[in-house]
Amino acid sequence: MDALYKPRQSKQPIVVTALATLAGAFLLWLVFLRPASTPTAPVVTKGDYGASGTVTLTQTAPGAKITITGELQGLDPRAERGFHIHTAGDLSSGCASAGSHFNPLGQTHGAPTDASRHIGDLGNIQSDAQGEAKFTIEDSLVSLNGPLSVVGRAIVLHAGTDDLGKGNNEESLKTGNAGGRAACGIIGISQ
Ligand SMILES: [Cu+2]
Ligand SMILES: [Zn+2]
Repeated sequence: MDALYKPRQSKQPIVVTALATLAGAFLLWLVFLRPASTPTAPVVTKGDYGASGTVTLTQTAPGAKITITGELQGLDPRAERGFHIHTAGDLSSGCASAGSHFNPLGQTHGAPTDASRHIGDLGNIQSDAQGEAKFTIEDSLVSLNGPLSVVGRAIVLHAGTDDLGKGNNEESLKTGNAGGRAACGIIGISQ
């Protein structure tokens, strides 16, 4: 279960990530969807503690590579933190109710560059000394269109580092042992 906090995942002060987990905080601001011809505005989910930020998913045409950009604050400094799309756009019990990694093709967990991966596997986000992260990810599997669209699902930022399926244990092939869920938000359509 990647809802469990695993302190050994974190090189940062335990209290920070433990509080993030206990709070079940969902603090990631999301999400813009930007179809080719439509101007957009954010659909936002915001908690009241810890990490925050905005993630934007843009796909210019069905089947095109998606671009995922983000600006997050309040992460552990100089850390790699797991970043995934989870199945359920349900934050009724905080990030815990977002379910497991989006995996409609029944693959094992892996790195974004692996042949076998969950569609939702986006690897790790790197934070700087201030605990901020700015990133741009391009991906060929994640889509905003078609039967495997991620619209309505959740993005989750973890409290630990994703081992990308290389952890030599069963959980590594399910969750990457990425630890608790520090922040999350629902992928919505913006105008
Ligand atoms: Cu995850
Ligand atoms: Zn996964």
